[in-house]
Amino acid sequence: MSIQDIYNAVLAFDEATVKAKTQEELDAGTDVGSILNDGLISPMDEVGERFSAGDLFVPEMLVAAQAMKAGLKILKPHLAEGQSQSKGTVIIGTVKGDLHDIGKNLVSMMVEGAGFEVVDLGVDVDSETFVKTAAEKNADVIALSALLTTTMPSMETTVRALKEAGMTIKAIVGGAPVTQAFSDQIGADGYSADAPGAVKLIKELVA
Ligand code: B1M
Repeated sequence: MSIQDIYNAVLAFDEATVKAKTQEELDAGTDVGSILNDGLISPMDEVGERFSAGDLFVPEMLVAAQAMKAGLKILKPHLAEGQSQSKGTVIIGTVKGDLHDIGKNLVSMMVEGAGFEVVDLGVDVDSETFVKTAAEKNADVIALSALLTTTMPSMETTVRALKEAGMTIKAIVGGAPVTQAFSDQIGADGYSADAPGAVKLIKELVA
């Protein structure tokens, strides 16, 4: 039994084994962060590389993603810190034109686990919906996710729309192609490369 078995099962699109091995590692007391990063997130990088090389296609990316999500579901309760009083409200979503949601869901889970109320708008979310929901919920932070270089401009549109609406809510950005330089360029309030970093950033912004 090892984390490598989970990694291999994601690459083999074997959802049942991902679930069983994730549970086995949890039961054995393996660090949750290691199961997440080395067992579930790392193989998705390999999936991406194989896709880029033309060795694997969209349907396979999708089933790998489903296998990974099955493992994430088992980890979810263990990612939570279990606080009861909300520390603030965070609106999260994948920006317009983009359907990738695994990383966004992970950020969502960890932010929720850190004690914030999270309103997850899903994928393909336009700037109007972000602005409207932020106003309705009197939110503290909006977290925008993008996985495609072609949808990164939607982040800028949303940050601009918030400013035009006169809202002082903090907007933060993340996702594989996003960088700190891009965040600075579009006038966002912060960038994080991963889910734990997003939690840290949100805590700092809300403090
Ligand atoms: Co797509 N896809 N995909 N895909 N896909 C990528 C992103 C790609 C890099 C693959 C590649 O070519 N190597 C490439 C993008 C190239 C680019 O623009 N730079 C790509 C492409 C091209 C496409 C399509 C265009 C393919 C096609 O149809 N020809 C298409 C686009 C559809 C659309 O969105 N309109 C497409 C479709 C799909 C699937 C539907 C098949 C599936 C998504 C399933 C789903 O999400 N439900 C899919 C997948 C699975 C991938 C890869 C393989 C894996 C993404 C993933 O889930 N990673 C991906 C390759 C890769 O990234 N290595 C690829 C695991 C996840 C945990 O990581 O999402 O990066 P990530 O999240 C991290 C951080 O980025 C960060 O925290 C997370 C965890 O720590 N983070 C945030 C994310 N959001 C954050 C928000 C924050 C903070 C941090 O807020 C502040």
